[in-house]
Amino acid sequence: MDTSIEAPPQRALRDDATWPSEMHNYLFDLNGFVILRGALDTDEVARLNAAFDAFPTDLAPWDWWGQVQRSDSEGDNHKGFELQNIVEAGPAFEALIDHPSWINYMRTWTGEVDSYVEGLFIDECFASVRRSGGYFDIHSGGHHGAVRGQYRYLNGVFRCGQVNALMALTDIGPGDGGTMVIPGSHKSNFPHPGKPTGRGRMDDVEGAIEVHLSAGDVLLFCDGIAHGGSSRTTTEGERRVVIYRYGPSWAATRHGYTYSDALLERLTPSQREILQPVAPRRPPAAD
Ligand SMILES: O=C(O)CCC(=O)C(=O)O
Repeated sequence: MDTSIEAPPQRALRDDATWPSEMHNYLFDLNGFVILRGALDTDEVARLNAAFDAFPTDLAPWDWWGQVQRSDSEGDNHKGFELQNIVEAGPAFEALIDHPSWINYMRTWTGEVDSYVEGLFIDECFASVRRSGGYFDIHSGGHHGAVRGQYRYLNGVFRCGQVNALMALTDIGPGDGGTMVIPGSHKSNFPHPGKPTGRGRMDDVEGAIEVHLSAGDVLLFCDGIAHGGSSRTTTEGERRVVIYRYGPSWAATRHGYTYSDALLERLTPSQREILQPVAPRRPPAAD
């Protein structure tokens, strides 16, 4: 009797280099993150930095700037600020929605491949500026992780709840307040070392590594990995990143931001489909 069990079918990898290679899938599964070096070219980095330079300097927390709101997720821990719904801040940010360097990675890892709800959505997008003394507490991890951020690979397909693209606009080396991750912790069955005392600084957490990036590099990570941001000790300048969080087509924006009609109208069909995968269905307007 033949008792061999067939390996689950693996969706064919595409030849096109915009799709994750077998090695990318392997490393993402193993570690919970991959780094795409030079994913943004120098012009794109320059355009985004020019947009950062033009941010208003007098926005208080919770103030609005058009459709963009200052909302610092870590309170004053950043020593800088965060601007939420940043896709509404102009063309440089719109181009990131379906950027060819990573969009097919998102489709593969969190896009509900081969299901009736195949497709993507961006449920949070923000610009983050970290200055001297700023940091981001440790959070997430596989233990008691929300389905929203879960890591899952089953029967030949990925079913991650959320995958983040963290785009470096400045070089981020030692002391610059880089993102920290605990490799493999997206699958952890035990609380991460920061948990017993709640969230806390990540700098000295055992097993955590600091991710060093050059401007233009993009870190892709499953939100279920234990992660945070190290304390910035560099006194000069600031760390600039943009973070887009991708999830499945049926997701909802995390903080209730909506995408304006003006934005949706000027996007390409491919971009619009990501911000509005399911168009609202309403009865015809009364005359
Ligand atoms: O700012 C960072 O480097 C970390 C960001 C983070 O923890 C998050 O996006 O959830």
